[in-house]
Amino acid sequence: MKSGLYITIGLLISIFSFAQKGGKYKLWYDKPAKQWVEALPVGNGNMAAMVYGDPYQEKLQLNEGTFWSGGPSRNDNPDAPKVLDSIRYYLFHGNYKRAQILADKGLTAKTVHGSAFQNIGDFTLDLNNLKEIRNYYRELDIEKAIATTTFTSGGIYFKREVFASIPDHVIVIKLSSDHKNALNFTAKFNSELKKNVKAIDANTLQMDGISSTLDGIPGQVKFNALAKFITKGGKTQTSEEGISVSNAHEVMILISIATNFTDYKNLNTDEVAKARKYIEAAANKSFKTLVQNHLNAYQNYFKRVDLNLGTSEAAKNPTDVRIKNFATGYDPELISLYYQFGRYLLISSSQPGGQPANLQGIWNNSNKPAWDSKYTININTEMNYWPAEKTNLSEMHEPLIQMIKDLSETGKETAKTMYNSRGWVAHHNTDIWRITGVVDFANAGMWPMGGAWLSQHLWEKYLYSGDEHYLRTIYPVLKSAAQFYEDFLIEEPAHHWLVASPSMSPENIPQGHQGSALAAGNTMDNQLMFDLFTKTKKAAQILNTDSDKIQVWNTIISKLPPMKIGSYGQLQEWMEDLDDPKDNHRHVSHLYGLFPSNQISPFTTPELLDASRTVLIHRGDVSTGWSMGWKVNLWAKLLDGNHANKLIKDQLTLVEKDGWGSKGGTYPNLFDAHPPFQIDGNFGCTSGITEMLLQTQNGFIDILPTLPDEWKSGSISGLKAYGGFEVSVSWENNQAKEMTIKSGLGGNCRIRLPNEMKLSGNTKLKNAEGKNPNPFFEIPETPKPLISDKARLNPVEIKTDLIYDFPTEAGKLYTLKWSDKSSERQSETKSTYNKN
Ligand code: FUC
Repeated sequence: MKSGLYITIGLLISIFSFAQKGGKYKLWYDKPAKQWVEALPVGNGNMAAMVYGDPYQEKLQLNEGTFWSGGPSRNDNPDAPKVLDSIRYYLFHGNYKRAQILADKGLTAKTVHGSAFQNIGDFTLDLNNLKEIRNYYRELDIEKAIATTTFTSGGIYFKREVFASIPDHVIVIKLSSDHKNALNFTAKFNSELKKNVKAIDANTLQMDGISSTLDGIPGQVKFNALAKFITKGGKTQTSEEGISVSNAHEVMILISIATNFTDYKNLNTDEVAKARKYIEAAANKSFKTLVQNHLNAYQNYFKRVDLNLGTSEAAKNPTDVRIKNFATGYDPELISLYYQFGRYLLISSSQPGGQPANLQGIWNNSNKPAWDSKYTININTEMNYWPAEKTNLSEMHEPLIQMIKDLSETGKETAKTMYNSRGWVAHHNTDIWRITGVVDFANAGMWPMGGAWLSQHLWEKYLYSGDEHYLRTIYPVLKSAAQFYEDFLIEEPAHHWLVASPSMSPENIPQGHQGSALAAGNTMDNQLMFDLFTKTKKAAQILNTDSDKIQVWNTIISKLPPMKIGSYGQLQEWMEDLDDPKDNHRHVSHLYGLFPSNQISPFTTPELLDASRTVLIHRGDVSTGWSMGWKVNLWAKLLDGNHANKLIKDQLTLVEKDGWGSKGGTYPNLFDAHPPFQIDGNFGCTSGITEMLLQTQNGFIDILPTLPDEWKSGSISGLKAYGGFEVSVSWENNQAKEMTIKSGLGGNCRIRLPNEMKLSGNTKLKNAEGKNPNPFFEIPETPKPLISDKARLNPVEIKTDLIYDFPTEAGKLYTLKWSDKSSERQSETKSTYNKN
């Protein structure tokens, strides 16, 4: 980038034109990207690019979702049976350090700690003969999923458009200008890995290469990348360097990348044939057709949800400036942009048939990315999928469901080899080869609950769709996950509770634990066990199968440790009261029971809710990106929308520089900063904003449960709730005005309203009484918590007088409107809602 050529007069002209640019769902900038976290992401779930928008040297940094280091591999430690009993003994007798040392020897993987998601390389266009640049502008329109760069040079207007097409399997670049013969450039491929680049015909450039060796496993993933040039006017010329285009009027470049990856066991796909097939099919289509196909596919997902929180003058600024000013100014539209950007990222990184979004989704410019850009399943991978169902992107959940199915195969061997258990187990990490052993070191890796947490997604998906055929396909995976713990859980000596051991409360080390994170019977583990066994049981009952298992599962559920409230009034993180009120660790694992689970709720467990609030106050707000994203959800579940809104502000704090750092926030391109970039924070916050507007887990659909004072007026449409309901609602002056509920499956619709509303038509709202007859809203009752004598609690009473029922028919739309309480109240009596 020759920045010196951007002369002041150009900037003045451009400021004038910027004012008309931008828009509700656009990220836009007045400068090209200098660093990766300023470049703009596009992706189709298989291929992805980061677009820099530099006039002189355009760069697309490329990824392909299956391009990982190594090859099919496992990492079970065969010494596990020799050390397991001793580790358990040490943990029950207070020798945590020895347990950890022994776990590092006998449980942690010997050499294989997981592969790395790798970077294909760069595709660049050198345009060295451009003159000074004026009127520079670049944007990512997330309503269209198209990145556009425009500028003038020497009086000529230039435009570049880039998108990644889901249906046509190619990245499309179009270069155009308003003068004939104005396009001159040389295109190149480059990669830091071993590669070959050559022109395979007059219009096609090819790069092929192979992934890296890691942990002693030779790189075996081969890629083939093609760029095909379709020009109007001018000519192309091949050279050692690449392909040069001269004097063209318009150029369309198609990029196709394929690998030899078939599935986690097989690398037998012909990557050359695959890459060619897609590029040749796309080359027969016009740009117009490719754009139309792309928009049809993308917008079918994106347009299902729309969020309006109002706008302000601040929206006229470039996106990086808006992030910088966010905490001090009023810019509600940045929240709706950030919200939808999360949905954009999920559509672009997670498509049926592809890999699930990893720590960086599908965007990574390094061959040794942070944490290998793998799947960390003690929070991060699950968080990626929190928005999937509720923001009406159910199809995007599919790659995760497939990964869980794969893990249920690989994890069986780990369960048997390491723990002599049936069923399947996964620890805190996995990769494209679906490893299920213990990685890194015991203090992070020795967490055998990955299968239990991931399995919640299998069940959750069913609650939204009610699809019994789907339930039948995932039931064996659920049952096998439960089976592992039937064998793995052991009785602890003090109370004879059944506990997971060894385990930990992810990745936190309690005081008095001799620097060892290893512990038994941790709160999160118990909550996960409760969920896994109650949901597996429910699934068996729905499918009318395994009736002989019900008693076994009921017995396990009855022997799980209850949640405990410790001496500070906090929800205890561990079995003993070891919490430190000054601990601000990023993980808040014991609050899993509040969110994403529903074992703690304002309506059924007010003491536990209060104890959860105390935990969040102790932990503080500012933390890594994903931790703040989680806390938006948690404060929403505590029904404190103002605090959730404060967390959104913390998360939308500008982090200007790429790389490692201590404070989480948001990069100029709206990527979440752990730091470094980690995509879970984006997804977590999108989920959290949804939870502020609609909750579905407390036995009813909670409409606008906790609007922050600042969000005075607005609307959200197309959110999904359990039981196949689809909800849209608008509000004014913090009062719900109008709402539509589409019933997907029929059945009772139970809603909690923020203010009185009236149902249009003949059906009347009835005060809700007793248990919700709609089975998708059932909440299993958790055991009574144990409360320390020293704990002081201040449970807050929550309004339950506006909870109503009305019957619905599948496919019908129901409209509710604000009603004046005095004249239109449906019933004189107060609702007597209780969950039973
Ligand atoms: C877990 C977290 C870290 C990071 C890593 C990828 O280990 O504790 O903060 O997100 O995953």
